[in-house]
Amino acid sequence: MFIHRRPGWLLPASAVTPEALVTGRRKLLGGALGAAIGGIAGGVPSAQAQWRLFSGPPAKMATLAPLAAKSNGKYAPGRATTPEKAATTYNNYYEFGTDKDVLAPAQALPTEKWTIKLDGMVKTPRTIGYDDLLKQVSLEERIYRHRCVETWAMTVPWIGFPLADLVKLAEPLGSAKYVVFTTVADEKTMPGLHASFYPWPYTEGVTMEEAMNELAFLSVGMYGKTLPPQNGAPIRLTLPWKYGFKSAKSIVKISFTDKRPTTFWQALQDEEYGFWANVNPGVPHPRWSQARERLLGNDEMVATQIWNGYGEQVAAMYANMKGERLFV
Ligand SMILES: Nc1nc2c(c(=O)[nH]1)N[C@H]1C(S)=C(S)[C@@H](COP(=O)(O)O)O[C@H]1N2
Ligand SMILES: [Mo]
Repeated sequence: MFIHRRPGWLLPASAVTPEALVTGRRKLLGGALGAAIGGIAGGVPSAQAQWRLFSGPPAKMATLAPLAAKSNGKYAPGRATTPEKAATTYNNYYEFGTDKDVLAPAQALPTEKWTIKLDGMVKTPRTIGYDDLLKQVSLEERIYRHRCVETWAMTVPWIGFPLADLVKLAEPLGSAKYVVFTTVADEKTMPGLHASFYPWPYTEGVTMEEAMNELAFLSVGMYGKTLPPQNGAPIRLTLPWKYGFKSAKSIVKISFTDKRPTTFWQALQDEEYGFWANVNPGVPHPRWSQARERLLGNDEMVATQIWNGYGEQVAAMYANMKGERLFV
């Protein structure tokens, strides 16, 4: 049933298509699903449609625990916090579907007894339990701006700890140059994984220098609670100066390597979603402008800032990188 090459029109319908296109595509997929049910080969049901076919509705919403952490006021966002409802109901999580309404299917994500594998170029490869990890870090709240490559944006009070603290715990070898993050790939609960033209599992990567940057953050909560599954429970990356797709969700593996990884979106469409993906209003996406962004909650349009406004913390890392495609 599933097409094994990437149909051009479906491509980064991705974390990346402007609303109108997505809506049009959904209509197309509805037709394809109808054809699929009728036994006519060639349709690609959207992941939502697959979810309806295979899983049924979620029994109940995942339980979120209250999470208290001191607020780090250093990174004042300069704009209003996005209403929690908006940030937790309009999501990109392709493993659960390509539309924004992944909330229902994502509730099935099993987050109990979560572990994270630390491997590759580290002193001792090992697997660490989520609870054990949380005992070894101190949580803080940071309000960060988030800019999706599709041009929507939000401002979220995340709770978590610096990625640098995790790197220190992992004890990487001096020869490690990149850190690679892998999202859980659970075929039982993630209908999107059946769309085999996507290069699952979802992986992302940063340089060691980026990983050690003060802004790089691992989030385990938002809005004073543990993360909802649709936002990447129980632990996700938060890299506020890069387009949102760099911030991988529901991480089960963190690997250290000396080779630049090919990430999920690069493997799918490198010309549109490169390795660096730093926010820059002056460098358009091949199919749309990046000059402005729409704020979730009130749909206000505001100007996008280079490095998403975090140049003071990150610009120096890229000062000598001539010839690198830093912004797409
Ligand atoms: N595993 C995984 N991580 C992911 C994605 C995804 O589809 N799968 N989408 C990315 C994109 S494109 C964005 S904009 C953010 C969205 O995070 P949010 O849903 O919490 O707003 O998650 C990123 N992390
Ligand atoms: Mo995104």
